[in-house]
Amino acid sequence: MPIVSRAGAPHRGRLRLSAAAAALACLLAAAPAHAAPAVTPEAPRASRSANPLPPQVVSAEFPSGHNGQEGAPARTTGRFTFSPGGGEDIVSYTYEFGSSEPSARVDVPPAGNSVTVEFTPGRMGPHTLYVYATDRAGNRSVTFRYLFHAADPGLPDSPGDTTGDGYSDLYTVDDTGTVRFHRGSGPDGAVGVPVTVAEGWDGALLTRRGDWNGDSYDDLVSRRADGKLRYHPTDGLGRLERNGEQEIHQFYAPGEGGIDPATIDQVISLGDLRPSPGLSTPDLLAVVDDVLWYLPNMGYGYLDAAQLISADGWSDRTIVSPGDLDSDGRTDLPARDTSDGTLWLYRGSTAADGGTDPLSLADDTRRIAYGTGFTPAAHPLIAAPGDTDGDGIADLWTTAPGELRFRSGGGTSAGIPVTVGADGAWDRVRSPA
Ligand SMILES: [Ca+2]
Ligand SMILES: [Ca+2]
Ligand SMILES: [Ca+2]
Ligand SMILES: [Ca+2]
Repeated sequence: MPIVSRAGAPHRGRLRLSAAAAALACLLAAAPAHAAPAVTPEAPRASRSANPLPPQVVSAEFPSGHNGQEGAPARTTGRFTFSPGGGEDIVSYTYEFGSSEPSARVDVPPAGNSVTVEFTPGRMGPHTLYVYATDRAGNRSVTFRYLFHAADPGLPDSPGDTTGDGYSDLYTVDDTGTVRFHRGSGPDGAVGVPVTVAEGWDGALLTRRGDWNGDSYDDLVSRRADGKLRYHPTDGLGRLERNGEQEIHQFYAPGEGGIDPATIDQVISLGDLRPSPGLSTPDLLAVVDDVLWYLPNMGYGYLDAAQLISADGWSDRTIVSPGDLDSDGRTDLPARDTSDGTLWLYRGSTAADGGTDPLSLADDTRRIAYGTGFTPAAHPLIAAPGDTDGDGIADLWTTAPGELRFRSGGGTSAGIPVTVGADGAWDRVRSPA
């Protein structure tokens, strides 16, 4: 179906070029034979009337949305075919999704006038493709704006999966402050080639479990060198939304549970300890010096006053956020004792309101030894973003010297490690999520 009018004379650009070339030839002929032209002759300049018509765009997956028509669900790869708006001799199209200044050029193959490009919209809702055509003479059309709509992908993502494919994904920040996204590539815990999603986050703490802005996508939480907590919405494909980050503030009365985020040594997102329908409010747990604090989420990016969970012993422990490990519906907390490498599992209990009692997450009478040998030397970092092998229990990723290892988590033990990455870059990771 034509998107733009076919009106307009074909080959106008070529005719205009011929006229300009003739004028140039007359100028050169009139100059004295011994005198070089004062300026280098320029290529004939295309006038507005010489420009080709804007290209047509057709997509089966994402038809034009100007009439409100909705296309395929977000995260579906769409094919977009560009063809000449008139009979012009088009040699390339230059396009961009989401930017009115296209820069991606695709040359037209000799056999035809059309080309097809692919694009996967991460978010539901409106998207815009900008594209212009360039003819053989170098004249370019005006930029055509193609609006389309991606439908709602459906259910919210499971924790740890920011791409909707069912496999947990991993974020890391390294010793240079580069934040990378490692897309889970299968149920065995393998991850794909990392993609840089942010830079300049030196010394940042990362965590992730839950949706902060109500769009059903898991968001990344950071505490960066400026001492502020923020959440960073993800775009449905693991990238961080441009300009989408929001500072996380805290409401508290004087003397009651005010935590300066700059003093936090460790922070994890627990998910929502008290889930309420229609409102996603992931709570945080933080270690400050030797103390463990629970930071309940009030919604809309605000934390309530912090509750002291345990007053001592936490500077020598590493806390991890797996959600519910023993399948009783209550959130659990693994905590690694850095002195002997024991990985304890604090099994959450049910609170009076039906959620998980935060105090149970530091109750030594409820903990079991979940694993041994998790010394900081053997396994510097531990992350448990979600269940990637589909058995309903969150899995563990750990770094080891030069490696990334995966454990299919269990209800009572961490399981056998399998090496899924053997790239020295894992030694440079400072915080995973
Ligand atoms: Ca995924
Ligand atoms: Ca979100
Ligand atoms: Ca549990
Ligand atoms: Ca699992």
